[in-house]
Amino acid sequence: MTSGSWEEFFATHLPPTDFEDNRSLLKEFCERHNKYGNKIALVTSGGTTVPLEHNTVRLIDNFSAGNRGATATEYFLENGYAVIFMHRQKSQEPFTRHFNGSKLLDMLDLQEQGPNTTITVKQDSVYVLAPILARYQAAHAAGALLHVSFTTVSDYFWLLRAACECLANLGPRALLFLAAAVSDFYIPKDRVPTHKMQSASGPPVIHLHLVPKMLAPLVNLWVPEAFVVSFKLETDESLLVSKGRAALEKYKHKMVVANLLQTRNQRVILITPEANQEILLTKEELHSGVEIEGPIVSEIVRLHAEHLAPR
Ligand code: PAZ
Repeated sequence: MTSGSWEEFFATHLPPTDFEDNRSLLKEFCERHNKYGNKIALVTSGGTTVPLEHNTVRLIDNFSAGNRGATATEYFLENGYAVIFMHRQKSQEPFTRHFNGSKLLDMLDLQEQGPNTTITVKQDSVYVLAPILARYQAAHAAGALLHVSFTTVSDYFWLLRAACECLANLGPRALLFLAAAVSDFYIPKDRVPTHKMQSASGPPVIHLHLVPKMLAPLVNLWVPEAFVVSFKLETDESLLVSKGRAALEKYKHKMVVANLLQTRNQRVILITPEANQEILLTKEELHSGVEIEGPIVSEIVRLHAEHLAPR
């Protein structure tokens, strides 16, 4: 497997079609919050795709549903941050994540009276819906939440770099929470066929290349003053902490949140230069709806405040 440089990646992959629109939104959002001295968290969320055809019928994808990023976004907002929620299209989103499937419809009552038909929230659902709606409306009224979306791994990198370019002006008030599950492999653009691969041509042989490690230019060049938190996902416990710490030592950012695929909603290890701190929810907490993103975000916010405090 071969890997090119990040410069080569940008030189050989065009930005997504909605790139300029998103760049304007990011610029306006960052300038507005920078003017008021606010803190901004960039939360990346969900998986990236690797298309096997330009007119994409088939693609390589991954498991990520975007729960981590969508949930953490709500906690950053609660902690007074403005949030850029950079997410995979159609993955979980803050606030609406509470109403997946038929949950919202089950909360409603319909009174059919022809032109005077009304829909009301069932009395026992009001206490569920009202606080979420209030937080959603407050975030939007304050202009504190910006959504931008990506699909492919290339779209993701273009958007990430553009967001960093805008965030750089905030210096240490920018916080990056890089929870997206970004593909480690891709097919260079010039090797991707234009049209749907035909089975009559026989089984395809797909040669994947390694995606360049964007954390290096991100930490050193794009947002050198920001508080950067990356994530490390493993499936083998014996690799979890050593790989997380190796990433921290290599990129020299502020924290790696290490988690296992199987237990990611119950246990994480926050790896910082000083320590490994485990956050573990009990079975009871998990079943009663406690979200691990609450304590994760609290600890990150505390360390970010220390990072911002005058020495
Ligand atoms: O998106 P989700 O809630 O299903 O899962 C979250 C997660 C496991 C993708 C995230 O916690 C994470 O570890 N992201 C980084 C993955 C990696 O590239 O190592």
